[in-house]
Amino acid sequence: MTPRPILYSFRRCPYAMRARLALLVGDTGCEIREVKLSAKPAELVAASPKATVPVLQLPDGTVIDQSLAIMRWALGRSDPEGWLDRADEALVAANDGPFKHHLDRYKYPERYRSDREEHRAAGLAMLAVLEERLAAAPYLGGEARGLTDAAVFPFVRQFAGTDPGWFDAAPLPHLRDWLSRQAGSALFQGAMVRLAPWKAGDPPISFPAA
Ligand SMILES: N[C@@H](CCC(=O)N[C@@H](CS)C(=O)NCC(=O)O)C(=O)O
Repeated sequence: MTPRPILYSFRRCPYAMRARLALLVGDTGCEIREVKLSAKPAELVAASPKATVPVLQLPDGTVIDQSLAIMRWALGRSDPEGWLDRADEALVAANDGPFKHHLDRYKYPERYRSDREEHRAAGLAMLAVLEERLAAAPYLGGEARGLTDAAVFPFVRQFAGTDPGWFDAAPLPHLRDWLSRQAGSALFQGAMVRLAPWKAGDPPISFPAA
């Protein structure tokens, strides 16, 4: 078999989700290795000493260890839905920077010793910007899903899941609809495969599933 890229991934990690979505939409085949973050395999640390997931190791040894770079690499090879045409850098940067900051402090107030309501309010203010966009078009980049949707959605999903009752009552009807369309999509279901943590010597597992 031709050598394939190796993707170190963690099912519940939003950064790994966005990478898997981009690999899947273009049907870019790789070998997937599920990582348990509390017991990272030595092979992952050797490939990328910072050892965050996702990491994509190409057959020529190149290592791509940032989720957005993996998305762009995958879509640069195969982008049947034209996701790269709908990539809003500013929106993704706002998601990865301030929104993620507030999300963590809303979700884990004990860990961060933070005021969860203050961070929930700050997150809500940022989601209001998305709501405004989604009132005008079904996706963040217009009529069809694109890189922005796939990059941002896993984080909004976490925010929504932190207190679903509160989220359901928030003034975000278009965002809720967008979220449920994405979460219910065949693409997302395909990206959420359940795998046991990988260890050296395991038979390779194909992603997308063969
Ligand atoms: N900037 C990185 C962030 C990746 C990241 O922080 N992933 C988390 C899991 S969601 C991680 O691997 N954390 C390392 C750890 O928990 O040890 C990216 O975009 O890929």
